[in-house]
Amino acid sequence: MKLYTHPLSGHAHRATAMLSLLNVDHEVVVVDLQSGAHKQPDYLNISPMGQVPALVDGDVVLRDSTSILTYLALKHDADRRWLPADPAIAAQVQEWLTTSVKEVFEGPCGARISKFFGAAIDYDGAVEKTHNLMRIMFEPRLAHNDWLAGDAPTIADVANYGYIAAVEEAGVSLADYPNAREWLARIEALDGFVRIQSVAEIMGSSA
Ligand SMILES: N[C@@H](CCC(=O)N[C@@H](CS)C(=O)NCC(=O)O)C(=O)O
Repeated sequence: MKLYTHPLSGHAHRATAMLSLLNVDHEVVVVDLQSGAHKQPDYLNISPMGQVPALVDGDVVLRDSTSILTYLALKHDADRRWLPADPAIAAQVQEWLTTSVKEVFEGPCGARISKFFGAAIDYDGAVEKTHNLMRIMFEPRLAHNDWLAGDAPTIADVANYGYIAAVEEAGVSLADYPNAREWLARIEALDGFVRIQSVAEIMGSSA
């Protein structure tokens, strides 16, 4: 299986972390976003919107980070720990996957790509959305639960981790969210987990 990725992508980090947690053999293909390789015909055949991550496993071609999490969990975790079969927990997982692609994308991810990559996004608006998200969704859930869905780690935790773990570098303090900070540390302590790298680590002090 091949993972098409880029080290600066929090979306791609989801796939990288899951492959590592499940110890799945794979080849890494870094797509050169800076030179526009993601918009070239070869790559558009894999990901029509020209985005990372993408996963190719034989005839299976996936162009979305949360679909990659679902695929890996169903294919490589026979015990269904990462995507439980229990209807209520599976539905909770889906709720948090949706949170990762909507509110986390608009809040923490928006702050990161506005600050570091010049995206045409209102930075202050993204910061405000991040605080609302932490205050309304994450802190209450994590006050009485160690994990986002059910009582064990799932793909919901993996999907939501990256952009929140990286948000302080983007200028949004998590000081007021102790439950979320403890949750981030619990995820980072999971056997096989790889934490998200900071922009400064990847790009050097010019970031
Ligand atoms: N729905 C996609 C979104 C992925 C995404 O936005 N990837 C960004 C990098 S973090 C990208 O490739 N952007 C380049 C572009 O859209 O042109 C997913 O969840 O995988």
